[in-house]
Amino acid sequence: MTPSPVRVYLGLGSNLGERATHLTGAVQLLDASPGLSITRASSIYETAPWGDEEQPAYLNMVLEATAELAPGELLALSQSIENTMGRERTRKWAPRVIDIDILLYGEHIIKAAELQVPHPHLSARQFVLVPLLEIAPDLLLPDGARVAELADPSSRCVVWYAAAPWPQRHRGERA
Ligand code: A4P
Ligand code: MG
Repeated sequence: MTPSPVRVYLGLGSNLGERATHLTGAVQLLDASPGLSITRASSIYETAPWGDEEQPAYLNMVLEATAELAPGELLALSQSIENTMGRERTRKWAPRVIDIDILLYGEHIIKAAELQVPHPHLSARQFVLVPLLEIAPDLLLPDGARVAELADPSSRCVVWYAAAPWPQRHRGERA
């Protein structure tokens, strides 16, 4: 049975190689996947590494999408695209060509070993909150916190940004 459409938010990050090419490639692969339609994409932000600071700067962005996939199916899809794009898993928070995190799955709270939603540390990561603020300024997290109150657009974490290299658009509004 196909799940009812759910609004989801995905966080993308890359800090190895042609970082912007990896992000845009992931956007295309996600949007081309059955059961997933991207509805909004943030700009791309260059951000200082969080957690393990001895690694190259990241490019980060956030996507809004409509998913007709169960949470486990969305995780499997994200991981298969990471693998297709050459992601190597060495250690936690290691540099990576592409990371696709499930930030939010509707208003669901999931606490399984292999999937935690909202994504852990979401509320503390300006490299996620600032792009999220750009595409969903009124968004409430499942605990009631407002993204607009958590995000700090002047955060020193965000050191550069460029407009997304594709038109902002919504499904159903295409010419
Ligand atoms: N997993 C659990 N919940 C989720 C979720 N909501 N979305 C599990 C995706 N995966 C989830 O992830 C490890 C396991 O987390 C997966 O097998 C999945 O079952 P991983 O991608 O293999 O490893 P990881 O990314 O190194 O670990 P983790 O804990 O996901 O790290 P994060 O949270 O992704 O952080 N600094 C900046 N500036 N920008 C970044 O993008 N990213 C990280 C990685 C650290 N510092 C960063 C950035
Ligand atoms: Mg990850």
